[in-house]
Order: sequence, then C-alpha cells, then structure tokens
Amino acid sequence: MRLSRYFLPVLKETPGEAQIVSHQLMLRAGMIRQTAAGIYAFLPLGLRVLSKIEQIVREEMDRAGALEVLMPTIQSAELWRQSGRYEAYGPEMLRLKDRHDREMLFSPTAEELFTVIFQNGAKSYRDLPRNLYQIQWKFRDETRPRFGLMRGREFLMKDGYSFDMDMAGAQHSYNRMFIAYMRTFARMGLDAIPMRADTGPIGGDLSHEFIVLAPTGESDVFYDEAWLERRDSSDVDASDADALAAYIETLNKDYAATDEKRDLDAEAACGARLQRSKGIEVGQVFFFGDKYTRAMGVSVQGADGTPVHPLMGSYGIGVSRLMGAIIEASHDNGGIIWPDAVAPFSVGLINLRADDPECAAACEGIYAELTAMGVEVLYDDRDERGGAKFATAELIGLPWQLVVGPKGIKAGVVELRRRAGGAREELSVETALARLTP
Ligand code: P5A
Repeated sequence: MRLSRYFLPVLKETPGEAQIVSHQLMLRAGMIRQTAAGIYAFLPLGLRVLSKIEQIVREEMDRAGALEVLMPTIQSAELWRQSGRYEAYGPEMLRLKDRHDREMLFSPTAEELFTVIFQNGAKSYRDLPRNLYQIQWKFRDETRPRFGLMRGREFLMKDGYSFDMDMAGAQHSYNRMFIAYMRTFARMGLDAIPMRADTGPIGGDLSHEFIVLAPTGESDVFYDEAWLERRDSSDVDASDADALAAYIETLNKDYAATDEKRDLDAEAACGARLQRSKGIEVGQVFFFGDKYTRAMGVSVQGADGTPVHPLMGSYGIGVSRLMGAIIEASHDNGGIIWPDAVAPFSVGLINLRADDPECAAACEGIYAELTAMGVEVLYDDRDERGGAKFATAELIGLPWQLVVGPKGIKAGVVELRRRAGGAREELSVETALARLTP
C-alpha cells in the first residue's frame, strides 16, 4: 500500500476527549473516529488490526472444535421474554420497534438465540456436544461509555456457546475454551490472567474473567504474583479431558480473583506474594448449566430415551476492546508498538527523498519485491520531510521500518529499524529483504 493513496488522517495534537493512552493513540494514528458516544467508525488502519485480532480468535476457536456462525444483531423481544431476560436486562438493552409496532432489540449478548438455533439442529444425544460461536457487533447502552474502545456502546464481541449432555462433558467444554483463551491472548502478545469472577446478568455459578494487568484498567484485581511466571500452555493436549483438567487445576492453584470474588483467607495464604492491581477484562467464560435450555423448553433425547435439557456455557472475548488493551500494553512516547501478530502492516518502507530518482527507483524495487513475497508493506512515498515520515512511522508503530536514503543507495545500503527496542542496522538491500521475508 502506498501512503500517498491511503486514508490515514493522523493528528499531531493529542485530542482532549481521550483520557487513556490507547484511545489517544488510536485517534492520533487515524485508526478510529467517534461518531456518537461510545460508537466508533473504523478507518483502514484500524480495520486491519481489528481483522487480525478477529482472525487469531477465529483460528483458536476453530482449533478448539467450535463452529463459526453469524446471527442477526436485531432480535425479537419475544425470544428474550422466554428466558425472562427481556425485563431483567434493564436500561442497558437498546429496545426498538419496527413499523408494525413489534418490539425488537439490538443484541447485547445471544444466549437465547443460540439456544433456539441449537434446538433447531439437535434432536438427540448423538448431536452433542457442540460449540457454536460468532464474531458479531453487540450493543450495550452503558451508563458511562468511556476510554474509547474499552467501554463502548457498540463493540465487537466473539461469543460462543457450548451444549453438553452431562456435567463431565460440560466441564471439559469449559476447560477447552479456557485453554483456547490462554492461547489466543498469548498469540497477541498479552499476558491475560484467568480470575474467579461474578456472573452478572449472564447467570450461573462458575465463571472466569481473563484480565490483562494495566494501570488504566477498570477492574480491581487481586492475585498471587506466582501467576506472572505461569504462561506456557502450549504443550497440553486439549483433546485429553483428564490431562486438560489436571493442567487447569494446577494453573488455578495460585490465587487470582476480581473484586467481587475476593477470598480473604486465600489472600492471607499468599502473604507477601499478594498483589493488587487494575486490569482490563478481555474475555469472560461462564458455566450456567440448564438455565436457558430449561427456561426455553429446549431438550434432546438422552441415550435411554428420556428428554434432557443440555448443559450450557458461554464464552466471550472483547474483540474491539482487545485493540485498546494491546496498545495499553505496548506503546512508548513515540506511539504504538504493534506485536507482529496483529500489526496492520509488518513493514513501513520510508523513502527519505521522494524527489530523488535513484532513491525512488530503489524504493519501487523493494516495494515490488516485498509485495511479491507476501509481506505487508506500507510504503511512505509522500513528498514530505524525513522527520515527518519518521514521526508517522513511530506513531503507527509497524514492527519494522526500512529506511532508504540517497547516500545509502549510492553505497548500496539501507537501514532496517525494529520499532520495539529501536535497534538499527545498515544492511545491503538483499540482506534487508531476506530478513523481512518469511
Ligand atoms: C459470554 C459470551 C457475555 O456477554 N455472553 C456471550 C457472555 N460476557 S461478557 O463478559 O458480558 O462480555 C464478553 C466480553 O465482551 C467485552 N465487553 C466489552 N467490550 C467493549 N465495550 C463494552 N461495553 C463491553 N462489554 C463487554 C469484554 O471483553 C467481555 O469480557
């Protein structure tokens, strides 16, 4: 992509409306714009990141055996009356009427809809277990939308729902999502700690929130610092139910809880290892048994012929919130530092002298070659001073900067810079290209 033809409205000044660094940087880097309180438009650079995050979530869900679907955002009030949540949800639910005066709503979550859709395709125990998910916009009329994408009113969520015949199966489904979440966040360069959590309007009695520690987070959290050393979940075999359960049990041996689930005895046992922090909730998993299947009269035929209400769990990831959380975790004074896995482009190619024919020709060659190799390049071909180009490159935070100047080109070298850490190297064009191609 050539920057001269891109849509990248960067801002020099920090917008006054933004209180936290991720919101400030997303506005300054031309990724998003607010269109109403808590509602955002995604511009090309922001959309690329959102799609990368989505894709990682999708790959890990698919790997864990979940099946992707897409449900409508607008749902009928009737559906929600069946579970009793239409009245219970309160003012956070955006309610609408169609031209026939029928009551509708913009989905804040989708337990009811997935429950009836599941019933549609599952009649007997042979049709279970199943796990269905979607990546879809949600609307919650939050009292205090704030911090940009962190607490929006319209936001992108991955929501998944599992259906099992018995407790052992349901626990295994929960565990599979648990481990898939650990992997998902790790791939994005985030340390997310699973913490015992309250269930709120979703219901049930077992729940974990996945929390990224950050001073700007909205949740108060308490944990044993031993947690910070537990990261690697790559070698557990998720298809082996007992091995997975044992792994999660050791994982949860150390104390970690949100405000509402504090356990003072467990905290005393942590002694000096107890930490208190703020955190960003990037995901939450719930087990609520037959709460919805029973309320909505959904059942399948068991092995002995009697009808059974399947046991359900639901699993959410804040896809758009993650964009903010990643920036909170990875930035410096100059701007964003994208982890490779979610970077909007991997290389920023910087032409220091767009008016120098030799320099421009070298850049065109490099651009063509990288593109042909499948490397995502944003080529700064604008007629601007080097200083302005460097400032933009730092701000938008692509993992690599490849700097091409007239002096270097005469000597046959270019400069390769790593955004994280700032290491610089002068290399021949060939070596630089070899470094950047997979
Ligand atoms: C789980 C999936 C649920 O809604 N039902 C379906 C369950 N869980 S949840 O915790 O309420 O939301 C899931 C994740 O969505 C993100 N999130 C938000 N992101 C941005 N703005 C908001 N206002 C917002 N509300 C929730 C969080 O990451 C949460 O973990």
